[in-house]
Amino acid sequence: MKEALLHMLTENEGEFVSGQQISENLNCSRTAIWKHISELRNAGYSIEAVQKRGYRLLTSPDLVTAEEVSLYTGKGNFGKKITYKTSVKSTQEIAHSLARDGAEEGSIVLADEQTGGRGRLGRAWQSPSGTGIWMSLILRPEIPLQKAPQLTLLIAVAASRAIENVTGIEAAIKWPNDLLINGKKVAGILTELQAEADSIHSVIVGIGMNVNQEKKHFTEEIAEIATSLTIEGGKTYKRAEIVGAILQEIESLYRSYLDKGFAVIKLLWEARAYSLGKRITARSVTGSITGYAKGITDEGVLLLEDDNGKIHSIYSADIEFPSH
Ligand code: BT5
Repeated sequence: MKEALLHMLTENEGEFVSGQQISENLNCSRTAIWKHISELRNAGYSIEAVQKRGYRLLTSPDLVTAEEVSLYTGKGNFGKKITYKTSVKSTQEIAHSLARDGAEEGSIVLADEQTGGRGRLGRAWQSPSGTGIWMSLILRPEIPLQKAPQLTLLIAVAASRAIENVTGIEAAIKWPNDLLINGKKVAGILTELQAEADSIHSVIVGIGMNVNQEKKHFTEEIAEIATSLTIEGGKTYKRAEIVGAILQEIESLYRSYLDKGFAVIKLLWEARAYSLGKRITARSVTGSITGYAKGITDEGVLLLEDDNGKIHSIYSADIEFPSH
């Protein structure tokens, strides 16, 4: 109800919508409308109320609540089910539990703040309140287990396209899961599986994106390696709009991927790749190899040619750029 009311006001932003129109459309009493208007105001929406004319939305806050995000998810199915929390340890944890309970594909979990946001290999992901997009998406692809890494690449392409659509800023993809602007990390992707033997029950895709942070918001630890859309674009952005764009891009690439396979995604990925052709060091738990990044395979595996001309298949690693 509150969501429908917000939709009406947003569609007519800057214009008055009469109490009668609202109560007819939403089939509710004037008292109920008033209650929801008060709630929206408490959440930070500035709504003018004028006798005989009705209600007018003046400004809306930068929130990633279900009501706000649903304004931007378009006609697709992704983001139809939104779980929003003000503060959580990690949206991944909640999404895992929803997925185990049978949540449908396209369900998302969003939080304004994460107190224990995580990256790969147990690393921490800084997720201060009110600044970025901390989101987990549940997918249920019918693909063999070994193809799951392709999804990380698909998500990276989708997130990069979403950034470009909304802000005009180009974000390059650093294999496998980073988005970079001017060489600094603006977003990271964490792909986790619920699977057994060779079958995938669900894929929980975590996306962390720095949106409205200023330099001072980053701790010393990441100040030199991290950036945000605001730092790069010189203005603030509506996080909900970017969430909507990410979901629409993911859904359209995902449908194409399930239909036609990885080839198209691979081309789109290569066009945005930051590391291809560059000299890199791939560091993993088993050691590190330095050489030239030659490309990715149809499986999404990175090919690295070492100084003896030997090609290595890199399944999972951190990529660094050596200075020599
Ligand atoms: C990632 O890991 O880049 C995956 C990050 C996924 C975060 C999302 S947020 C929603 C969902 N819920 C979660 O709990 N997680 C997901 P990795 O490649 O391991 O990179 C981690 C490294 O990035 C850290 O060790 C820091 O060096 C750096 N880092 C931490 N926070 C950062 C931030 N906000 N911006 C840029 N870099 C950051």
